[in-house]
Amino acid sequence: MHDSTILRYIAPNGEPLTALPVWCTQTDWLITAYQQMQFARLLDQKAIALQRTGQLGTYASILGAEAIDVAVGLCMEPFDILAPYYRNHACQMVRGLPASEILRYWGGDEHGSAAPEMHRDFPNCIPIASQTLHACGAAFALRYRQQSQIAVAMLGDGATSKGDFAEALNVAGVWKLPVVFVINSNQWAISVPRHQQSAASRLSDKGLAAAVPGIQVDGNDIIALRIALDTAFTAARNGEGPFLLEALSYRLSDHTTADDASRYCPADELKQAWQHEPVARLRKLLLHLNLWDEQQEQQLMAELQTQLEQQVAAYLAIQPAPVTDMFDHLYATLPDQLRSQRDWAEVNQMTIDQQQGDEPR
Ligand SMILES: Cc1ncc(C[n+]2csc(CCOP(=O)(O)OP(=O)(O)O)c2C)c(N)n1
Ligand SMILES: [Mg+2]
Repeated sequence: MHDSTILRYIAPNGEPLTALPVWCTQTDWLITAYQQMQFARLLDQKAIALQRTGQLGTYASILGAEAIDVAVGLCMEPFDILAPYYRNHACQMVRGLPASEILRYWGGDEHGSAAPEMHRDFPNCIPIASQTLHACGAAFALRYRQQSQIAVAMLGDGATSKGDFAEALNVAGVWKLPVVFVINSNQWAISVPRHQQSAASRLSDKGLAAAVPGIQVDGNDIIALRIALDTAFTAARNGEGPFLLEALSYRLSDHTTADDASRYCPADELKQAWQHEPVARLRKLLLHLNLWDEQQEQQLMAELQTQLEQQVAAYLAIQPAPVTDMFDHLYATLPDQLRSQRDWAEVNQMTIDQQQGDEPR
């Protein structure tokens, strides 16, 4: 993390490493980013608590990646197209998706992936790296229709090993598509560490063979992220083609609530990573720049807590979907063998609900 070719503006202790862009002090962009990052962290803690008490399904924490998501969300235009993977709730919230819908999705209800606030964004992609190809398709359509928007695909470091990603880079390069790929390079793919994932020292170099320019950015540094994203998004919007951004971070959580990272993640490495985490770093910078004080901090946290409680209440008030929904929304015309299963499920709905009892919603 101390390579001088990595774009970085803020030291881990919050001090600027170089002259900062004027927008840092002359706009409230940094404070907006800080509020969004803090909200993402609060939601994260709450989601895990809900899961642990049987009120949410398996959940993928965003701890440590707040700056990446918030920067992408704030730098995108509303009608650009986001192709997210399963760890992008903070980005989705910045783009207008209510936290209640995010909880709804992780509660097992796919309607949370189809909220009107998502505009043209794709639902969360679970099959690793396939969203990078979806983004290329969307980018092609945007250009074909002569629309000025861009597509943004988010992915993990592990996802860069997939064939889909190589194919996406290739087609994006050949067709000079208005698409930007953002890697959350969090050093883990479940229990596979980064050094076993790829022998490439920089995943941002993976675009070289496809003529897709790339850059490594400190993913815990919101200023570096904005500068890199602004450059990439502007180029894509101006017809200069795709870009690959590798944001270096560290997954400070388990992979999901179904995982126990203490079984494979070295404790000293995790402890070290906490020294670099993005939320505290931005708070220290804001204090250093005299843009923030303790009273504002307390007021913000109280306001965000209230907002979160409202969102959680809205989620908990959503009626669980009937078990027949999984058949009704899968096919236009249900195949015969599934029709009999659907009929059985409908008759036995009560029994199924009782059996599920305290199961996650
Ligand atoms: C095509 C496919 N293969 C395997 C999986 C199982 N799987 C789920 S998450 C994951 C690791 C992904 O790691 P990374 O891309 O680094 O993202 P991170 O979870 O670290 O953010 C794998 C292999 C999957 N979802 N899809
Ligand atoms: Mg990863």
